[in-house]
Amino acid sequence: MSHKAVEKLFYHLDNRREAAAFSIEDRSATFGEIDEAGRRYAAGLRALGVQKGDRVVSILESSLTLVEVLVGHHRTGVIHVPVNTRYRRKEIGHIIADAEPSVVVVGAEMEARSIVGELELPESVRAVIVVGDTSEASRSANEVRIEEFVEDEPLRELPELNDKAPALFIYTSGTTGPSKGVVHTFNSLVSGIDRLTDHWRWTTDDTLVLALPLFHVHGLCIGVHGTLIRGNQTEIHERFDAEEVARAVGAGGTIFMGVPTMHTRLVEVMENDASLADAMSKARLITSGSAALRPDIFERYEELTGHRILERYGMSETMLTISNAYDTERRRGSVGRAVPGTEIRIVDEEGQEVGPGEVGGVQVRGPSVMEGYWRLPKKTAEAFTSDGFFRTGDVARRDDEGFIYIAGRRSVDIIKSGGFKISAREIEEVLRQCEEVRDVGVVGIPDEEWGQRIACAVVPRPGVEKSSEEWLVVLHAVAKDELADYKLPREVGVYTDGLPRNALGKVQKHRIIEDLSER
Ligand code: MLC
Ligand code: AMP
Repeated sequence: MSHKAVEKLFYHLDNRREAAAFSIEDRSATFGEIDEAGRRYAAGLRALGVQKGDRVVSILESSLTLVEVLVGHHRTGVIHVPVNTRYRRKEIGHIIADAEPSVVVVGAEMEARSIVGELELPESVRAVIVVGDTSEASRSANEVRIEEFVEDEPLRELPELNDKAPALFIYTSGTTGPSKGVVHTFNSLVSGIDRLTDHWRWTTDDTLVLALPLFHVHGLCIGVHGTLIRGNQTEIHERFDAEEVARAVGAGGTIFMGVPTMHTRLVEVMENDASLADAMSKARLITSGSAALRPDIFERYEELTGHRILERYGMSETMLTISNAYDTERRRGSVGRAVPGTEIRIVDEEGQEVGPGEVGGVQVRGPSVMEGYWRLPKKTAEAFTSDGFFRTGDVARRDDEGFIYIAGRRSVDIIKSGGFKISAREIEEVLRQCEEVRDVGVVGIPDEEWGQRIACAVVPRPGVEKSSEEWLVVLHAVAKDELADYKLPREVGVYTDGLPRNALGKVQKHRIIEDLSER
């Protein structure tokens, strides 16, 4: 039984207990304090009968409590299932039904709390733990305040944990069907993040300015798990604000990681205020990922701050597998080369590796790749080649020296907006519920700020006449309680004669993208 990954994850919690770890606004905690709070929460789970391998769904805004809950789960081998705080009824309902958690942890003032309250919860759910202010009168029967849930005595006797045990599920969208739970073991989680952060020369001397949301690989795994593994300090920002981030970097932050939308906004504020550019220039490392960085932003950043942003590529299923190194050349537009320990190949339709300059599908093999999709053996098998490479669905090319350039995705039905992954099909399914709609086609159209923004082609039912603006209002009304706000269409095109289709009847989404991009 191997424990190496587990030991690495807990090293600073066990051995550097006095060292400063996480802070948010005027609150801060050492590794020891985080661990004690995590163990008091874990003792509460134990008292409730929650066991190693059980799932706990966590719907929390960025906070120290979120980190403590995470540590409580990892210490006891309970599987942490983070949920995007922007999710609404359809998304939250699916994850809770699919993960069959023992517990749901939710913020007191979040919309998610009332959504959870209205859902028919699976029998597995023993309690809903509420974090934040809530009066007794407003609490439902199965809700308990976290202050009452945690035990006074931190859990001292911890279960033995195996590196191969599942530690984390990340729900992610695919081209078809509802979102799938990506199962990461302690080993895939820790090896992926350890190698990447080591590649970036991340040490205990660093201070990370963390303004990413803490429920996806980028913010949670690189940000929070990276901090646990490397033992640095992390300043959590509850939400991203470009000026505040720049000031935090100027005040001693050494690392900032962002999605491209954040870097675009940072350029905007730096253009207007030279002191903010000066502040950002003090960073040791600035990285970008989760979506393609605009070349002009890369260049303008360098002019303003002297920094060539370090780009890297990853995915919920694989963690971070391609990255520029800290000490070597960074090429504009390239995500770098395989992270040490990872194999990357770029293949044609037949699975044969293509030569430099040629575009092909990206496949990944290595210790950070997921165990599989939760309870979906068929989908898991389809995702891997016979020799164990994961098919990412992204396309890319390599240059003569092995630098990789991501060219996009194979499927138009997977959209990235603001760094969030979105399934076109999921939105279509919801919009089709509108009685006035005969058909819909959802696409992502290029957008300078968001990378892509959601647009929708609508075929009205006979007799329904509306302008694009009126359709926007109608479609928002249908979808706003079901889906996260960033999935709502921003543009609508009306296609009275039906969606454009090819001779085989397949919707030609590229034509819709062209039409709607021109508006
Ligand atoms: C919000 N708005 C959008 C939008 N999102 N408009 C178009 N497209 C979108 N995607 C609108 C809102 O309706 C609102 O409009 C206004 O913009 C401000 O909204 P907001 O929600 O307050 O925006 P903000 O909080 O500033 O969010 C921007 C952001 C956020 C960049 C901070 O998108 C974000 O946190 N992205 C990070 C996603 C992430 O972590 N991805 C990593 C996945 S892991 P109005 O009209 O009301 O003002 C992964 C693997 C890897 O991908 O490799 O990392
Ligand atoms: P997610 O499933 O949310 O983890 O998103 C993973 C997807 O984000 C990948 O499959 C890519 O399409 C995209 N992605 C991540 N990093 C980059 C990057 N640096 N450049 C372009 N696309 C990226």
